[in-house]
Amino acid sequence: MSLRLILSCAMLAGVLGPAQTASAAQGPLAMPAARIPAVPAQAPQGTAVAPAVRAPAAPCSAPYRIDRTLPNGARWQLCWEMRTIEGLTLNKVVYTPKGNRPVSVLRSTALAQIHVPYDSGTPRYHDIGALGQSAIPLLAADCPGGERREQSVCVTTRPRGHAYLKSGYEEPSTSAQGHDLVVFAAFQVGWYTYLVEWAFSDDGAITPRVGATGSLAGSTTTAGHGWPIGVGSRDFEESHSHNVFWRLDFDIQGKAGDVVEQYDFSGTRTAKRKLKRTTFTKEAKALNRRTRWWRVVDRGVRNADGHPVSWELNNSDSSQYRGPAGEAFTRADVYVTDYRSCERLATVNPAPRCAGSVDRYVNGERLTDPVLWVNVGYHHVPRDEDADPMPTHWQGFRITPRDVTAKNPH
Ligand SMILES: [Cu+2]
Repeated sequence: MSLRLILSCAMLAGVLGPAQTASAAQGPLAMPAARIPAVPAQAPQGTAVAPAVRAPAAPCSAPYRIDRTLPNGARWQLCWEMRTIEGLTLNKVVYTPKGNRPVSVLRSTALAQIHVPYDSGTPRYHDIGALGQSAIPLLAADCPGGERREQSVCVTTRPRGHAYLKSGYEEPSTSAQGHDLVVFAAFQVGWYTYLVEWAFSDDGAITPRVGATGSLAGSTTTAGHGWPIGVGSRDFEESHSHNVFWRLDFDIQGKAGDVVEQYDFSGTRTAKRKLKRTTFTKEAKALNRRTRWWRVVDRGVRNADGHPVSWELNNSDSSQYRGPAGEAFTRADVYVTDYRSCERLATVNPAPRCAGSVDRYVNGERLTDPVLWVNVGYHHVPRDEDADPMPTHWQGFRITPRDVTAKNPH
């Protein structure tokens, strides 16, 4: 065991206290960490193109305020907080495309669960319940080119490759390099270290993702449920899924007028393809399809072409884990619910007067202020390279602007 893990154990034990550490112990190799066993558990008016509005008063104090103008002129403003239950939480996210007016995007977003069922059937962890208490103090090297806030949050800027490259016929080619504002924190949960990151791109895209690193849990199983790790074929490290849930409370220029639409394109083995739009008027569970995507649109907010401003959600990189009957929350890839403050986690929800899991938040209510829950699975089959430290494996999704500006605002 590395020194760092011993320190992490001590740190977590200190934070959680003896009662919780004792109940969380999962066997000789499990750490007394924050893992939870499986139990059924107004923005300013105006638009991106409207007459000038005064910049809103700063909604949070300096250490928690992020205001970054990227090299192409795009600006992101948001607030962060370290919540005890959800960990890193981002609030009041506002995007200003170069040369345009600010438009608010998200009222709040955070992780809503990391469900980790092992392939033999047990254990089945719910890793989020007290994530904020597991935040790891970051070293300067952990936050390259950036600034650390309150020790555990990194705010930095990162290149993202070509924003565009266009060859000219009679003129020289033009190209530009893009950048992301990146906000992240790291959390120690059992043997795993989770990197929880949001990238805000200079083209208006938002990429939430989770990286799992640290160490494998060390749980061994039979050949049918794992992969041989170490010399020979004696120890089979158990395969498992990381089913990560995010909660996204969209508020495009305030909560009024936000509508969720699902897009499909019919026409398999035919020359034609046809667009089909489904508007969700009530709370809904949705499944991934190859060409399916969703958007949150506010018809009261228009770009200079008169098109309603929206953000598009793509969730095409999920392994789509489907668990047994007792885990109905794994049976959909996107949930759309009406805002309710006590609906915070996708499973093991801590509020007693609220349902316990996201599948039960969907109960036929009319959508007036939609909240999206995105479920992205990754099936982790261990390999020799995972020992030790385990290379980061990433999973996430992307939200891209659709008709926020009338053309590329570069
Ligand atoms: Cu894993």
